[in-house]
Amino acid sequence: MSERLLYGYWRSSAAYRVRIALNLKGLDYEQTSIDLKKGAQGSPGFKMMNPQGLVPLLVDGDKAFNQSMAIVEYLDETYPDPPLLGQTPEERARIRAAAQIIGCDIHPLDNVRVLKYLKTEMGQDQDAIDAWYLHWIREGFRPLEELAERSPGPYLFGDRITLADICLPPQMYNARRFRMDLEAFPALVAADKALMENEAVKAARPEAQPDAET
Ligand SMILES: N[C@@H](CCC(=O)N[C@@H](CS)C(=O)NCC(=O)O)C(=O)O
Repeated sequence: MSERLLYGYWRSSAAYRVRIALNLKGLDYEQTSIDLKKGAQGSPGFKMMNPQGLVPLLVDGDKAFNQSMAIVEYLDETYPDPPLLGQTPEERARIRAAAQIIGCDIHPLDNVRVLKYLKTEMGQDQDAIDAWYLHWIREGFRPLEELAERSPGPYLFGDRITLADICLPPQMYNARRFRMDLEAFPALVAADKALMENEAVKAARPEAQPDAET
């Protein structure tokens, strides 16, 4: 039995980030599925562990961590090989800034609870909600595309997978799931393709998870 247990959900993009990091570090872990469709994130049992009622939650031995970016940085500091951040303060700031375009400026606006709120409290119909969803992805993808165009590739900061890259495939997955036209973002499509060719990244994809629905 592994000392690491990831509470997540196959389609959770924040849990997907943590799966990528664990796989890149070569760390074994088990998974417990928190069914977001059924509202299991709000169950008293899960909220005892994470009062925020969100996945992912990573238990590592006798410690538990929430917030995907904090988890990935915890893993990076605890298991430094391969490194996911830069060597200098400047590199680290740039990598974190790119990661946060997705983690702070796209993803939270498109989260399950936000979409639910738009529907129930704000009375929006599905077309309006879908337009909202895609709008915030486009807003974040524009500056990220510029960054990716300047990178020598194949990834967002050259030939090393960083925290910023870890955030990309989950967000691309969401974009494709909502049938977003990605024609305006060729450099992001190319970086995502290169990332998905990495076995550790590929193994983290939603369809490969034990709780994946067909
Ligand atoms: N900033 C948090 C976001 C976590 C988050 O929003 N998780 C989503 C799944 S991707 C969730 O649990 N949503 C449930 C809900 O909104 O009720 C992180 O990076 O871990």
